[in-house]
Amino acid sequence: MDNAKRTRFEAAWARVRGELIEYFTSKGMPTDAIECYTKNLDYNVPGGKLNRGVAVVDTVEILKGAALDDDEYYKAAILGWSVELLQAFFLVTDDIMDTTITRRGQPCWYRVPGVGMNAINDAITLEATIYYLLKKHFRGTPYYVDLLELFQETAYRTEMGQLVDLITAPEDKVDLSKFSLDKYRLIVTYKTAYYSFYLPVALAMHMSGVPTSYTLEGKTIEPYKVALSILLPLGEYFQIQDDFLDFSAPPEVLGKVGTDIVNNKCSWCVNTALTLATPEQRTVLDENYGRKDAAAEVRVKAVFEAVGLREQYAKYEAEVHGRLVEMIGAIPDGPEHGILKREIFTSFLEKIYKRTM
Ligand code: DMA
Ligand code: MG
Ligand code: MG
Ligand code: MG
Repeated sequence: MDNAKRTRFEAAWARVRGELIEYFTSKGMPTDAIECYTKNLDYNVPGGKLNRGVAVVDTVEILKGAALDDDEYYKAAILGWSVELLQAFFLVTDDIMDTTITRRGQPCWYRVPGVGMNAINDAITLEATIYYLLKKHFRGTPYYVDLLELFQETAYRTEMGQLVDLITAPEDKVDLSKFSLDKYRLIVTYKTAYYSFYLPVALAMHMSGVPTSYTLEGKTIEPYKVALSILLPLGEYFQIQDDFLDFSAPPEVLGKVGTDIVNNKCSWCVNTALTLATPEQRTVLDENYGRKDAAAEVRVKAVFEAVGLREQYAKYEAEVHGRLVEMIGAIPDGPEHGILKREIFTSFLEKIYKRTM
């Protein structure tokens, strides 16, 4: 993402942050509570890659077909920062459940001295903040209910995905025969794809007045369904990257230390390795995967290397990129204002293609 784009989006955060702290203060909260809330916001919301939030602004601009004025930009950015708030809410809880140590190059929030399990309430507060912003800025728009439903339904789906992710990775019972690529696809579609990919684009579509259906050259087009049909596979690709990087990326680049192997996660890596392993390699995986033991993790990683996981991943990435480009090329690209455009999806795809962090 270019710097100017990031800077403009971050400038909108400074304004949103000010509004949030002002509201919190206006409720008569004591000074130490205001300090904790401010720290929660500053630590958890702005420091990520911002792909999800910026995608809202980008999509609104693509749908308009012209640059946004300051008011339009700020409105779109509020929705973008609301997606980042949702993401912050999920990450704070995810790191507790995944017993992760670092995130974005710093200790996970629950590990910060003085925070601990108060992080649970902090996470819930981050989510509540979204609905405050939506009411304040969108209560009077015809698409207010669409925004509310979208956030609520998307969060619910993510929570369903997190549940399946967690129960497929029991701490005390490693059984690799329970994993499969079908199970994997279900988990990642729910835990990642809806909130990371469909949500930002669908929010922008609502804000831009895209209708649920329209007619193009005599054919009925349902643009939200078309968007979903591209964005869910795109989200699956993104989570496969996340899983591969959990295994392969240097922590100082990734900003987090991978925990999927010791946590017995049904990840793309183990699923792919299982399809390639010799009986001997399979035994090593059965005996070492999901163990809270650094030496066991090293043995699993050695099998991942031996089966050629890096080459498999490179092959997958080239193949999925081609497939997504083809799918995007097949969608109806209407010339009218406010109607679906291919660039929405290509811009999102190019943001993540070959990412290393
Ligand atoms: C990501 O799962 C899903 C959510 C809802 C945060 P993950 O545990 O693989 O994410 P990360 O690798 O960032 O901890
Ligand atoms: Mg995690
Ligand atoms: Mg997780
Ligand atoms: Mg991960």
